[in-house]
Amino acid sequence: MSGIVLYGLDISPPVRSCQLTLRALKLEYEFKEVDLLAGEHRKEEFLQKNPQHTIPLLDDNGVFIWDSHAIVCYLVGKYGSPDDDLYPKDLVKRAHVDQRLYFDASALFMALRNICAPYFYNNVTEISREKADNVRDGYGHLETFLGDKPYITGDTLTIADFCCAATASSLPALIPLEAEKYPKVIAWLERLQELPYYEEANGAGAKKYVDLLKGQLTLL
Ligand SMILES: N[C@@H](CCC(=O)N[C@@H](CS)C(=O)NCC(=O)O)C(=O)O
Repeated sequence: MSGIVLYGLDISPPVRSCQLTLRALKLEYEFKEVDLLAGEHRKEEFLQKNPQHTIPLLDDNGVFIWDSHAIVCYLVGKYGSPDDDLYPKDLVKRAHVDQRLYFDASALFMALRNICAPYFYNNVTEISREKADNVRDGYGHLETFLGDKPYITGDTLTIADFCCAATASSLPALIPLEAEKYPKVIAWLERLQELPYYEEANGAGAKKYVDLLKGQLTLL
């Protein structure tokens, strides 16, 4: 065994971006479920590994790393081939990938988390106009980033595609991804679905997330 353990839940978008990266790198790993609703992430045993109590958490032979964006960069750096395009070494290309990673971390995923955390933890079922607009802004930015290119930073698949797509494929659970407004985002997600590992690493979990929230939330 590789000695790599990923802690998480498959409905969680950032967990799925790590699964996409692990699978793209053909790495074997053990998946350990963390039941957030049962509060497992706030138990001492988990807090010792990740005091921020978030999933995903990576344990690479005793090295603990959290935040999906840090995890995916680490994985490609450690296990990718030297000329791996998934996280390019060229400074400008890498800066573009980093920008999309920070966009996911600070805007796109936060738009999702700000709606679904109040629902899961406090049963808040209403989505304010402001929160809905944050999701639509996110879709709009993705549409612009894509331009006429197949991937989110251009012509090659990178970890930025994994992070943004894990979130974007889950957001329709909250706000529709309208075909007339965001055709490039839809085509990009369909393109990623063709990856041989996509369904297992992201597709099934995203569907579970969408099904879980179907009919539960109301737009104000
Ligand atoms: N920026 C973090 C976000 C992780 C995150 O918010 N994960 C959620 C599940 S999707 C979580 O662990 N929530 C529990 C908590 O924050 O206590 C990442 O990309 O890993």
